[in-house]
Amino acid sequence: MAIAENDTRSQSEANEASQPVVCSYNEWDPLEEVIVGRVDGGAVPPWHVTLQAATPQESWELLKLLSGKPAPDAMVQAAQRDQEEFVKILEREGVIVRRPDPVPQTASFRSPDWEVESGYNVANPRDGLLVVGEEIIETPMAWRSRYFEMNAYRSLLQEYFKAGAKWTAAPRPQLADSLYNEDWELPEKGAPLQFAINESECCFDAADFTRCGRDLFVTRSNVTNYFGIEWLRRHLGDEYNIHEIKTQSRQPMHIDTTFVPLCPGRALYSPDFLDPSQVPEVLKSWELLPAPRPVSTMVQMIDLSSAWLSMNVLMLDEKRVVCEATQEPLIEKLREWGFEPIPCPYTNHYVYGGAFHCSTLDIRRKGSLQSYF
Ligand code: ABU
Repeated sequence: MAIAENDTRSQSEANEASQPVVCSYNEWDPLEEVIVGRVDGGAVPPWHVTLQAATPQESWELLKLLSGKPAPDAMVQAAQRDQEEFVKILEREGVIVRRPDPVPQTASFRSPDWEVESGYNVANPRDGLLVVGEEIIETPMAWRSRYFEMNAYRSLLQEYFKAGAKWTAAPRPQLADSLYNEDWELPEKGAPLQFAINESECCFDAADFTRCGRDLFVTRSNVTNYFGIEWLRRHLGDEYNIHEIKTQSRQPMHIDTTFVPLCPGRALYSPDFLDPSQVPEVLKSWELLPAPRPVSTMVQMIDLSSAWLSMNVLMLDEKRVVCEATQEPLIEKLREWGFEPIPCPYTNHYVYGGAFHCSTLDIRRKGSLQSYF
């Protein structure tokens, strides 16, 4: 129910007043409205153990050197070109695209307990906001540099709230020194995982969850702990089940390079990060499709993510899937499997730590709450 007569309502909601403005239960119902992040105003993330634990070892020295510096202009412009093409594709496919406010992330800031050289960027709305049905949840992110990131989404969140959405913020973590395992080291291949955060505070990134109607899947990672998973489980209540998927990534941060649901009954997985015989029991009835090995794409000096960003695709419905234009083996496989790939150049965006799934937040998909298991 709207709270004021002159509320700004989003375009499509005005057209179709009976449809809730925020409504998305899974990763594949027809996409109607989406937030795409922004790459301008970003900073190289300040060096921290949570950054080290999630980024390729080859990038560590440069990340330390550039820690907290504004993102170089050439990098921003190249990423902007990719993003413009992505937005054009989404609009051509009939999706309403919304953008966060251009709030620079380059200033240093502090809490009573700590200080950071800068923020990060507002390129990846998938991390700080989780949409489950008609509710939009601000997540308790573990990176100190992301503490105020949601300010860039404030006007959108208020707009959605005024138009009827349920808006929640998970408990704000203190991000005290005691949360972090400063002695984190990259585990040997096959050795048990180590995490950069412990269980002392409630933390999660939305991108560690993926939604399949009444069932959500999650990875414990360097930014998501069991405390955070339990908070979400209790918050969502009995209507939803949360299942843990154990990633074998040695530097886990976000489920969407390990396990990516494509449509009812089918999901893509990274053969490096997931052993299909180890998935939760409910997934035994699903077809798990191994993503082909990524085509090497490093175009910038720094890399913030694993090569499996190749499978960080965005479903526009059960068939249409936006994927990175250079990932030809994946595009070919998706066609073979009966999907309709829409290639889009996006390698210049990778340096912002995400591809199509990370850099979007689906606000509304046409569908209802269902069980697929
Ligand atoms: N933000 C997604 C990156 C995940 C990865 O590096 O595998």
